[in-house]
Amino acid sequence: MPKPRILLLYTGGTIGMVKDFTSGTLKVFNFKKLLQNIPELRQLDCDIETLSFEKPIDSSDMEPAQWVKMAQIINANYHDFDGFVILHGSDTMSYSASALSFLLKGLTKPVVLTGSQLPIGDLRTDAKENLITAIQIASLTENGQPYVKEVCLYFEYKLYRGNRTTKISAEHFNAFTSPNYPALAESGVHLRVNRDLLFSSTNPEFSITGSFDGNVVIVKMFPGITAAVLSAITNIDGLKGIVLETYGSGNAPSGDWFISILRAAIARGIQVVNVTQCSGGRVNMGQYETSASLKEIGVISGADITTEAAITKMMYLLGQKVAAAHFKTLFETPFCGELSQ
Ligand code: ASN
Repeated sequence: MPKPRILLLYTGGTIGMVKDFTSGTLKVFNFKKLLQNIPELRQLDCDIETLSFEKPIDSSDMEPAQWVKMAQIINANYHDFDGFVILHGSDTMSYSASALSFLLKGLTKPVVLTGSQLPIGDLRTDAKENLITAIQIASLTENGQPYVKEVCLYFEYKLYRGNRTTKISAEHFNAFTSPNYPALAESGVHLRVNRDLLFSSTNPEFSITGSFDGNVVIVKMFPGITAAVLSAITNIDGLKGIVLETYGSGNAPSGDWFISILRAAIARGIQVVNVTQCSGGRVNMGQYETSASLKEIGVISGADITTEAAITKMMYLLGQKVAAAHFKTLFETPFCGELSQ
């Protein structure tokens, strides 16, 4: 049986950074050079090819154009490799994982995003374990077929569905969580994959489709938000979508001013999606009086989706120019396990 072939794509992030000792800041470095100094990679039972963004970036500089670039690289190499590992800064990794999950239709191979909190050259680095196990996961096969067939995120001993994750710590190695969907796999003495949780696409053919529309905004509710603020945001020139981060199970202020500003925005064709600002749980519009009117005016339920997946799905659907009448149904339908109805 030939060894699995893995494409390792470095986009940037702390994992490949080195400290500039004069300024004390972390800067991106030539990752290929760094990899040559990791002999452990040669012990892995797979063939690894590496590729790097021409100009690796801190993931805070990540933009939709780079999501499309990553998808195009996967597409161009899809038939030559069994799995893909993307090294990415942790700051916006959940956004990229979500965006990729929507872009890569009919995926039948693993795409594992990983990175680290400390650079790979650091003595106490978390990068080696993350990188090595991510590659092992991307190499898993059963009867010659890839085992994992979705966009995942591996960090600190856990494999998650990428579009279910959120970054929760700038300090701990355990930087991510998946509040509404269990880990797909756990790495301990053994690598245990929970087969029942894995996603399998019903799309018969792999393709990459879509672009992203950036005319969107996330509005987080807070006690004291004023009509002037909400009105200014909803009247932004060209705005097409709002992800409303509400309280608890989807609740927002019940005052007339609040509902009428949103009603007017929806009447102007702006899509409004309700997600909870809680780190777990789901939106259930109508459970409380304070969310019933949101439902009445046509606010879309984000159910248990993360904010990261909600904003990228919104940008994706708007980029696809889906008919306004279909937007709600499409948003509320899971594409690749990003929400449960
Ligand atoms: N600022 C870095 C990034 O997201 C953080 C990291 O990778 N740990 O690119």
